[in-house]
Amino acid sequence: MGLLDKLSTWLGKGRMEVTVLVLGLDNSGKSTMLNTLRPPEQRAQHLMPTVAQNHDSFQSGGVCFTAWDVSGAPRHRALWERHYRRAHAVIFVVDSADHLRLVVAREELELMLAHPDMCGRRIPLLVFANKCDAPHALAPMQIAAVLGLERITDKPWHVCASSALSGTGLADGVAWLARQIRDAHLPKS
Ligand SMILES: Nc1nc2c(ncn2[C@@H]2O[C@H](COP(=O)(O)OP(=O)(O)OP(=O)(O)O)[C@@H](O)[C@H]2O)c(=O)[nH]1
Ligand SMILES: [Mg+2]
Repeated sequence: MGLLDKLSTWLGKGRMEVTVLVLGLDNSGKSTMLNTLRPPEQRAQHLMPTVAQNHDSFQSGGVCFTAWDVSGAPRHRALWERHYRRAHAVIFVVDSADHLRLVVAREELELMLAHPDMCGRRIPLLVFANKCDAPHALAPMQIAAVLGLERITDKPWHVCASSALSGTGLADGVAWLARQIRDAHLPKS
């Protein structure tokens, strides 16, 4: 089978199923992001803070994502690690206008990356610098600097400005994730 045949099989008939963890502090916009990724007729009108965890699904670039949306409230953060082992990718959502809690977001990100079920695994990390529509929101490069993303060497990472409310930036970020996953699993010719 030639490369093009392999590619079309891979991108066409053989759709990939991927588990993505959606993490970040409470109020960062995780559930809003997943809601906006749904078809308009399936969107919830009102969202409440997540209790424990939910799952949802969306598709991009021939990849079918099952997303675990785990609450970022302090009492629920211990749940995050239960999902690490099965994750093929992580979306970390940051409220880029919540300057005071960026340091907490960094601590939680570092704890996640250092966990034995995560450390050394080459799974893609997409950071949404969310609420880019809010006054005083930091730019993605500033978020990358505050979070120390340049120190991550065991995973491909990407930071993307987003507004989960309007959908700005979501498709670009998720397309990057889909490309990373597809490229990592493309059959070698
Ligand atoms: N301005 C603005 N507000 C947003 C954006 N995304 C989410 N919000 C608001 O932020 C609040 C929290 O959003 P959620 O999606 O519930 O946050 P979460 O990260 O799921 O929070 P937990 O479930 O508690 O972990 C809601 O009032 C949203 O409307 C955004 O991009 N811009
Ligand atoms: Mg939520």
